[in-house]
Parts: sequence; structure tokens; C-alpha cells
Amino acid sequence: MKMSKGSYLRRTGRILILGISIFMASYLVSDARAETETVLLTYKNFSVLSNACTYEDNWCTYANYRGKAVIYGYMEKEIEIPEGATGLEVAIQICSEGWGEGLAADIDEWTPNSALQIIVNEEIWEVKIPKLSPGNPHIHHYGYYKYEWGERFSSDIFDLSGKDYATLTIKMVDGARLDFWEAILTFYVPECKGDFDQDGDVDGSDLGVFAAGGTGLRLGDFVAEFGRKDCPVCE
Ligand SMILES: [Ca+2]
Ligand SMILES: [Ca+2]
Repeated sequence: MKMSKGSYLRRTGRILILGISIFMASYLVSDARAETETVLLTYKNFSVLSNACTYEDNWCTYANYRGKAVIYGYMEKEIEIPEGATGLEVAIQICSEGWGEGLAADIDEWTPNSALQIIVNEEIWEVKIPKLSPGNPHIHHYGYYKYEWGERFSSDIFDLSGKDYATLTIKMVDGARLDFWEAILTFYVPECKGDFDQDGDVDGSDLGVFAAGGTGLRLGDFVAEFGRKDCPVCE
């Protein structure tokens, strides 16, 4: 069917307005992410172990079964980022053999800054170990415990946009120590909901479909994906 001049102008106008909105809304952050891949790391996978007590080198006497490490310093590792991943969440699993294992700081070494830090390149996420009042079950073995044996905690999502590699550091600050079992890395790739014609990118032709309406996608989400060329394609 031939488009009348009026509807042609209306459609062109709508696309123009969308283009301007996309430019303006490109400051909006979209959180439409899909989990891609998880990677498990034990202390053996870290290339740098500094002031870390391990089952093989058990100078602290607490790393007394296979797979356990007690971290007083830091661990570091170069990680390869899966293609298209823009986010990384790091979860720490504490050993689960028994009472006294956890993320803690000895009472006489504790400061208001006692914390565990997870650092990805320059970005730091940290969890502080609070000073607790006497009689609290989280005070034992001469330490303040933030997490206890068997518990797991997760970082915020680190930004990996445009990177192929990153340096991951797990670091103890001001007397903190960790009974470390494993780190679980979860990589996230933004979902490509805006690749309507399924050709692996979000470009002008997808914009045309979006402009025509009825896609159910929010402008902010479309904008976040606009320009991507790494969308998954059905084989
Ligand atoms: Ca497309
Ligand atoms: Ca295309």
C-alpha cells in the first residue's frame, strides 16, 4: 500500500524524534543483562598469593584440610573476559567445615576500616567488618565475624565494557582475614532485545522497527543496545 505524504511525514518525524531521544537517553543506564558464564576459582587458580596460608603451606595452622586457604594479605589473578561481557559479579564462598571459619578481624587488630575488598582493575567493592557489642554471637575466637562458615556473599557488578582482560584482586584490609574456599565469577552480557531482524546488530533497520511501535521494548533499553554488533544470532 502506498503511504500518503502525511503519514510518510509523520513516520519520518517520529523516527527523527526517536533519534534525538536516543541521543539524549544514551545517558540512561540499562540493566537488561543476561548471565553468560560462571567460572570457579580456588586459591590454586590465583597467580599471586601474598600472606596467604594454604593447605600445602600451612604456616598459620588453620588451613588444615585440602582446598582451604586463609587469606591475610591478598590474592591476584589476570582474568580473560568472555566476548561481549560487560559486567562481572564476584561471589566469595567461605569454607564450611566448621565453627570459627568466616570473614573476620581479630579484636586487637580491628579498625573501623577492617574490610575485604574485591578489586577489578581500578574499581573497588568492599565489605566492612563491623565492631560488635560483647555477648554477640558474631564475636568468638577473639574476632569480629562479618560472615560465618558456609556463607557466601557477592560483590556489586563491575563494569568490564570494552575490555578483554582484567586484574582481579581479593584483598584484606586492616586485620581482616578470610577462610577462603572459592570465588565464583559470573559474567554478564547485555541482552540484545533490540535486534528485531536478528542479524546480529542493533542498527538503523532495527530502529525502523522500534519506531513503528509495538515492540514492547522501553526506549532506554533500546538505546542501551543501539550500535551493538555482537548480538547472538540463531545458527
Ligand atoms: Ca539487527
Ligand atoms: Ca543490521
